[in-house]
Amino acid sequence: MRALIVVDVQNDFVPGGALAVREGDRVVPVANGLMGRFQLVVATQDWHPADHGSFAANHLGKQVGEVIELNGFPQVLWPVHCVQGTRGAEFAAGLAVEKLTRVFRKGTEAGIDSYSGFFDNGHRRATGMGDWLNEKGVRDIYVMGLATDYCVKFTALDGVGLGFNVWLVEDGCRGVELRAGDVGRAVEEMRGAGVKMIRSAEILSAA
Ligand code: VGL
Ligand code: ZN
Repeated sequence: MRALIVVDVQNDFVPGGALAVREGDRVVPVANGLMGRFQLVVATQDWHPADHGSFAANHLGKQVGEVIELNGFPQVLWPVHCVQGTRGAEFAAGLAVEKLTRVFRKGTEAGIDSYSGFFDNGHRRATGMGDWLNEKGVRDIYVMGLATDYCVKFTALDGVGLGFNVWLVEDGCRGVELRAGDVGRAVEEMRGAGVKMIRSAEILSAA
């Protein structure tokens, strides 16, 4: 069994959003096109409380992009984004949400961030996605979405760590690129960990 995992395709990560990823909206048709090819389609949703520790606005005198220590872990500071119940946290316009089998929310604890769809950044608490996929008999996961250099990367790496065969749908991802080259480095890191690269056209053309 295989599953498509659509990471954080939410209003705040597409152009016009609070933490807009360049061309982030381009992944929507890729996701929609692939959904029909998978029996199981899972989405993750960044889902922060307003007092989340990853928001620069919650740290006096700190700027977006600075790195602080948050409860013992390095934390990049971001603009306020994906606050629970706000429009920015909703799935991006046009995403075929009716085709989602399950949604896993993450980043819900103020004191720790969660880039991966499987665990928080300290690997202390699981979202339940790993157990759920295992219960469904999933062995192969196809990861796509936003952003390549953060949530997509950590989801793919944790997937490998949990023993799944992980595929990155290259054209179904876009990155933040806080520093130039971050996306390329993220792809190489994933590849080095055993993540296999695939393009959506290859999935669509397979029998
Ligand atoms: C993400 C930064 C902060 C992501 C989420 O979805 O990649 N990046 N929160
Ligand atoms: Zn976030």
